[in-house]
Formats: sequence, C-alpha cells, structure tokens
Amino acid sequence: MHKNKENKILESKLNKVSIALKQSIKNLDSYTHVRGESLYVDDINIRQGTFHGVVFDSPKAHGKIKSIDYSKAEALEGVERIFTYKDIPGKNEIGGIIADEPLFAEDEVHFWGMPIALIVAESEFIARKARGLIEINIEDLPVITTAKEAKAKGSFINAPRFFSLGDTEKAFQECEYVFEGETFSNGQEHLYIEAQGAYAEPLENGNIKITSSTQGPTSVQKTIAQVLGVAMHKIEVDVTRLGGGFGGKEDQATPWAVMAALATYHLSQSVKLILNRHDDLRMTGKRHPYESTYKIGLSKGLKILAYQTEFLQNSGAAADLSPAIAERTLFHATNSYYVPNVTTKVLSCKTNLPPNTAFRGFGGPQGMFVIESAIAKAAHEIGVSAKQIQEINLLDEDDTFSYGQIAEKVEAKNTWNSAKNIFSSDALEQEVAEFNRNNRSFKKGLSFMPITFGISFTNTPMNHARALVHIYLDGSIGISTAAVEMGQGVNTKMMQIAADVFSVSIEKIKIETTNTTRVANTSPSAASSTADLNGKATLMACNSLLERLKIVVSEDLDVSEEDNITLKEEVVFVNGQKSELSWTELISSAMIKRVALTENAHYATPEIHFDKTKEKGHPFAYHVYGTAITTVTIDCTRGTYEFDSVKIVHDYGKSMSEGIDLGQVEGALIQGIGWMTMEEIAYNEDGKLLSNALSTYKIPDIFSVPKTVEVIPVETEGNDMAILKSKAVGEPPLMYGIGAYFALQNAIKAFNPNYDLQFHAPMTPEKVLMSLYKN
Ligand code: LUZ
Ligand code: MOS
Repeated sequence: MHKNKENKILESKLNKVSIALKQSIKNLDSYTHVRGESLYVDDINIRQGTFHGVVFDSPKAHGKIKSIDYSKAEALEGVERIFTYKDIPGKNEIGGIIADEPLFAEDEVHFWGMPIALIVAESEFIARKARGLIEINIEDLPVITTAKEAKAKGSFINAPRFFSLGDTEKAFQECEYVFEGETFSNGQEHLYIEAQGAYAEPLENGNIKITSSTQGPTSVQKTIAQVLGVAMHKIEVDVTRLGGGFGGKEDQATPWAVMAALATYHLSQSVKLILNRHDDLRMTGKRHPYESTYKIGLSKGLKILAYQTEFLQNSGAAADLSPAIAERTLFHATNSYYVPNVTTKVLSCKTNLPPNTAFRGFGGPQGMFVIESAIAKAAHEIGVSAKQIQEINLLDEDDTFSYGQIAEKVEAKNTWNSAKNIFSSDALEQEVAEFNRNNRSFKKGLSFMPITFGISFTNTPMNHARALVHIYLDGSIGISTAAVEMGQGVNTKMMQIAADVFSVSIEKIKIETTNTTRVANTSPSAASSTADLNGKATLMACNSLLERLKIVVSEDLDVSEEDNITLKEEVVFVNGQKSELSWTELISSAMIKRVALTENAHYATPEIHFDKTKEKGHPFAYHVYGTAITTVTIDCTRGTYEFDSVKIVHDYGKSMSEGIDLGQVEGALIQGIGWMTMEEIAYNEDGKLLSNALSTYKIPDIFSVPKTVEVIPVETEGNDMAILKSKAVGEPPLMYGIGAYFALQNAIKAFNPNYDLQFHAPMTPEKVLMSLYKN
C-alpha cells in the first residue's frame, strides 16, 4: 500500500519533468538514490551456491617470489580453491595499450598490492581469513617510488613524446624575461563510493555473464576472453550503474571482473568479488603524480613568446592508460594561452607503485598546473600580477595549438571578460587588498584560473558509439547505448533526447543497462564524451524511427509527405493542426503495417584526425572554455584556510540539462580543490601506501566547500559537434580547482614578502604554515 502510494508520487513527479521543463531537469537517478533503490554490483540477488573471492596481493613493492605456501589457507574449512597464474587457460595479460601487465604475478612482484592469487570460499569472511594463512617469501629488489629516480635509472614505460611549435630555442633568445623552475603535483585517490567489484555467473555452453562496476564493458569483455582463451561472444558484460568512476574504472575495473570470470570458468558456479576499501586503496592506481621542469620566456609587454617543459609522469609498475594520459598532458600544456613557440616533452616513468590510471582530466590538469606555475613565477619575479600575464596571452580565434589544431569558436576571452564584469573582479581585488592592509593575522588571496579542455578521445579511433532504440507496441521506448551511468546523469540526457524527438513524456522512456550483447565493441564512458557520442547515436536512431513513422502518418491521415508532420505531446500534428492520431495509435498502426520499430545507429565524430608521426592534427571536436575567480582567507597563526568564493563563467554551450551540468561543474570544482589543497597520497620508501584509509587521506567534505560557488553560463552560439549544442561538462571544470592553489599562494605572499614561491601541490595547511614563516 505504502509503497504504491510512493510510486504514484514518483510517477507524478516524473510526469512533471516534461520536455518543457528540460532546462531545470534533475538527474532522474536521484529518485532511486535517495530511496536506496538504485542497484549496484553488491545489490545483485546472488544465486544459490555463489562463492566469494578475496585477492591475495604482494606485501612488497619489488622482489622475486621465492616461495608461496597456500596449504594452510587451502585447508581452511569453506575454502573452495585458490587460483594463480597457473590456472589461466589463455594469456596472463591484461594490459590495454601495452601488453606489460599480468593478471597475477608469476615469479616477480612489481608493486605493493599486486595481485598474486584469488582465494575463493563460501563467504568473504572465510576467504579473508584464509588470506592471512598464506605464507610468502620474497627476495627484495630495489624499489623506485618517484619519477625522478626512475628517470635517473632509465626506467620507462615507452619512448618519450614531444610536441613542438615554432622555434623555441630562437624565441628564448628574443625574450626580455626568461624563468625556469620545477613543479610537483601529487596523485589523487578516486574514492568512488562503490569500490571495485564484479559478479560472474555461468550460463550454458561455457558462456559467462559478468556484472561489473566498469566504465568500459567492452574492455572487460575483451580482457576476459583473452585471459580465458575464449571468443568474445561467450562473455556478456552488463552494467546497471556505478557508484562513481572518475576514471578509476576506465581500465582498472577489469582485473576483478577477469578474476571472478576465471573462477566461474573453473568452478561452473557464480563468484562475487568486491574489494573492501582497504584492498581497493592498496591495489588500485591513482591520478599520476608529476614532477616537471619548465622554462618560460616573455616579451617586455608580457607576451609569452616561448615555453618549454619536461613532464615526468609517475606511471607506476605497468602502462595501463599512462601513454594516453601523457599525451593529454602535452595537449593541455599551454592551457588557455596562445604561445607561438613551444617544446613539450613527457616521459612515462616506470616505478614500483600500483599502475597509475585515468582520473578526471586525464593528465590535462597536471599539464595546466605547470604553465600556471610558470606564469605565477614570472609574475612574481617581474613584479606584476599573474592576472596581467594571463590576460594578455589568452587564446584568440584562429590561434594554433602546439599540436596543429586551429582554435575555433574560442571563448577564452569571452569567459574571462564576462567573469570580470559579472563578478566585478576589480572591486573584489580591492576588497582583498584592503582586507590585507587592515589585517595582520588573516590574509586573503585571489586568483584567476582560465581553462581550455579538448573534447574527444585523443586516440581518434575511439570516438564512436551506437544506440539501439526499440519502440514497443504500446508506445513505450527502450534505449540501449554504450553509455555507463556513473552519477554524471548521462541516462537522463539520453531520455531527454528521445523525449525531444518523439515529444513523449519522459516516463515513456527507459534506459536499459549497458550490455555488450546489445551494444557491442564500445569505447569506455570517458573523456567527457559519453553524452556527445552516445547522445548523437541516440538522436540518429530516434530520427530514423521518426522518419519511418511520418510515412505511416501520411498514409493514415491521407496527407502528403511534403506536409509538415510533427509530434507534439504524444499527438500527431499536420501543418500545425492537431490531428486525431495519438502517439500510441500511431505505433499500433505502424505495427499493423509491419514497419520496423527498432533502429540501431552508429555515430563517429566527423572531422577529427591526428598523425602521431608528426604529432600534428585536429584531434578535438571542440574545446570547452571557462574562467574561475577564487578567493581564500588564511589564518596565519594556524596555516588553516577557508575559500570565500569561487566565481565561474563556464562555457556549457547551450546546456540541455542545466541542473545536471551545474552539478558536474560544482562536483568537479570541489574535486579539483581537493587535489590541489588537501588530498595527500603518501608511499614510504619501500613503496607501501601510507595514506591507506580515510583517517590518513583527507578528501573535501561539506566544510571544505567554498562559502560561495557561483556558476554563470557564458553567452555563446554553442557548437554543433556537441549533443544538442550542449557541450561536454564532465572533466573541464575540475581544472578550476587549480585556482585554489594560486589563491593560497597569493595570500601567503601578502603575509610573507620573503616567501620563495614553491609549486608543490597539494598546498596543505602544514605547507601553508611553513611558507608563512619561511624566509
Ligand atoms: N580516456 C581515454 C580518456 O582513453 N582517452 C582520452 O583521451 C581520455 N580523455 C579524458 C579522459 N579519459
Ligand atoms: Mo576518464 S579520466 O575515465 O574520462
């Protein structure tokens, strides 16, 4: 009874979320979230007899395995079997870009937390207990934890990459000012609320179905097939939604799914494997720490004439996505600025940390932190504000990026100037200066942070998606795409697209799970491109169906196809006149006429290309722009700080779902601030993760959120390459968080004029305190 009533209320709510209200649409997943009804891997009704897995991992960062004794663990009551590399029927290989990563260690271990075996037991509790009974003897080998050490020892993942534009050497000679320096930005733990996990079930004929918390169902399917030595069609991967991904499940959801599938393959029984938080923190990679050097040259008029960098990426013990992430660092090395002479180099350094991986921004933020540091350094030395240098060098129409793409529909100056005007930045700056004149133990700092982020997978062949749309005979609609819902609201956006094309209420539309048997050979939900790629495919499929339905209308209503046939609120209109024919009648009629009510569409981003042999091309469909103004107050007695406000003018294009997109901007901003100010990953010299719990790793909470966050959409034409002109919004706003670092630095400068600028993120309260009193 009670439940029914609630459902009625929910239904009426959903009805109200009509197309007309799309500008204020909420993420429709939030209704099941707040009721605790959303399904994650751990919520699957498990089959009778299901086994549970726990991973046995390396207790050393680098060494030779001398012996492992599993006998006590195997003897424990309730332990079914322990799987190692010896049980792999196919290849012990899970590397996506480079084949350099085993599923289970063989003779050597390369990082602390590297999987060695999977213990399968009647319960997770027993499997965990068994893990403690395994005896392993490892002979230590030298451990590398930093990128610099790796470089000194020549330990790399692959060959270095270089981007160049103009003649940097020559340009430096013509500069009035030249500055050099070093920067460091630390890693970042994804801390998705739902830890990594998968559930494998045996089907007939050796087929296996996997429910996985992955951003990349096809990678999971492909890797399982490779490890088991079976055809891909034997493996079905299904994803309902993720409790967060942030890049951490683009590649690194795979091993756990493969392990569960391996156990199911051997046992012909369902196997559930979900990492607990400690295991997840220890075994999975994070955002890449970068150690970088830069050289920046400016003219007397503060134009940046030349810029040179060497980025050392701490890749960890295997490639994972590091080469692609390194590449994006180069793409974003000059952020929102036009620099005519650029030489950038990136080295993916192999260390004994867990393989670092995709994290919102994908190497872009690391690159942008370095040029912002170089500008801050130059400004400090010349005695101007960073803002002056930033402003003079902002990208303009037809400027060339170092990778050869010509900047088009540039909003860099538009967002910058709009931010200045809308937020009266001159007055803000005066307030800060006045506060600093009148206060000794508290100081304020302000920064400007422009962003420019390229949209598309930098690997051109990945930019495609498909949508499978069914209209059922009662007029309801089911949509399958490659999009994985991970909190970003992509399902709601797909529903809006179909609702828009057919002019039906949102309640008539269902977004199906993401499943490899319905939509195959897909790219992961990543690169901020999920709504663009899958949305365009959905739009194409819906439009094809609509064209077909218009023919049915022309026959049924005896009107010509030239007449203007439209659908409005589930009724057919002809030349603007309401007809007798409703949406459901139209669908019944189409059924009787044997018209296909299913369509599959394929979208591949047009125009993009990139030539890696020349490192030139047009890799991005478009760029997203924006400017943030950040103000912070530090307590100079304690080194603690609070962000007063972050005021943003953001380039949404024409947002199709303002509520969702605002949520993305706010969430990304806070995540960026966390990376820059408080999240401190720490490994000891032996390569052991010290920040291995939420007691030793601080992420932003509600108290870390700036007192004011204002986000204003920039006035713009929008871009046709974006879905319904609504630009990708997932990653770009993370980089507004970089402004937090420089606002803090400016506040420190206001207190301590002798402060020797350090570019070493995160800027924790400890570092602030030390900087305040250091000469
Ligand atoms: N993943 C990927 C990404 O495989 N390629 C990319 O270019 C990318 N960019 C951002 C985030 N994830
Ligand atoms: Mo990503 S960093 O999985 O878009």
